[in-house]
Amino acid sequence: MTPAELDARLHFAVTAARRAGDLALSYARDPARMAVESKGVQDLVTAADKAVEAALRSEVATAYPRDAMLGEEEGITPGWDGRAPLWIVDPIDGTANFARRIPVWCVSIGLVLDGEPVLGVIHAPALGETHAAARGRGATLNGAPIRVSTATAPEASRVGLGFSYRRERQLHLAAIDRLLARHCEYSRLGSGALGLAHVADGRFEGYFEPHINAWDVAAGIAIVREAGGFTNAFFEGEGLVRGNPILAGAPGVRGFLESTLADLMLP
Ligand code: LIP
Repeated sequence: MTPAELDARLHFAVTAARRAGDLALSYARDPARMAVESKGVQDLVTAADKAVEAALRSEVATAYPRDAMLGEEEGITPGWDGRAPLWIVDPIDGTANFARRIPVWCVSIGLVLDGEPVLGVIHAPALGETHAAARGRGATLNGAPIRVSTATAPEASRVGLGFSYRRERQLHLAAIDRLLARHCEYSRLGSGALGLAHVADGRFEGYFEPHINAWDVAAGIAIVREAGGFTNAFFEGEGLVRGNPILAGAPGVRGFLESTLADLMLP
């Protein structure tokens, strides 16, 4: 993919994310349309999730018919050859917040090529924030360049944590205890994508979750890396289809994060 083709896809993704955000907001403003279903323990899906993903699939199919898509609600394009560009989409990340009218949610659109994220857009319409990045183009928040935190000390850091019942709760509790033991603050936003966006913009020094899905992190991994941060090799093994642990952060605290949390990243 040429730089010009990547730039065009980034512009497409930002525009599509904003349209998707407007569609999601239309549901949020009309509780009668907000049908909520349970997919598992504390794992929800709303009518908005489904409508937004369907709209994004249609836009990608029209603009880039040779590309494929993996979405949280409808899965992966049948017959994907593993080589065509793959859009990885979470139509609403932070669904539990969205369903409770808590404004901490976003539309997350990533693009993977040759097994690695090359583009990401995380659009949080209720917060008025759009994080975006493409390989070699840097990362931005609402169009302004962003960089990860320069912090080096745990006691001057804050780490985002995510939790689901896909892994034992003891891993989450251990992460909290170990961070607090080093006087490091933590936050749990309920959106892994926004947690990674905050690593990229310097509000968090790290993000950790014992298990998360590709659609939650594809965009955020691209944005963190372009903002000067590190991430684990999330897409190695079966990360694309079964998810993996995620650890991302600023370089100054990488040693602290990996020595404190790496043994909680069970396969
Ligand atoms: C959410 C993730 C979050 C995780 C939640 C949930 P969803 O995604 O972004 O990191 O902790 O359990 O999986 O379901 O809101 O799209």
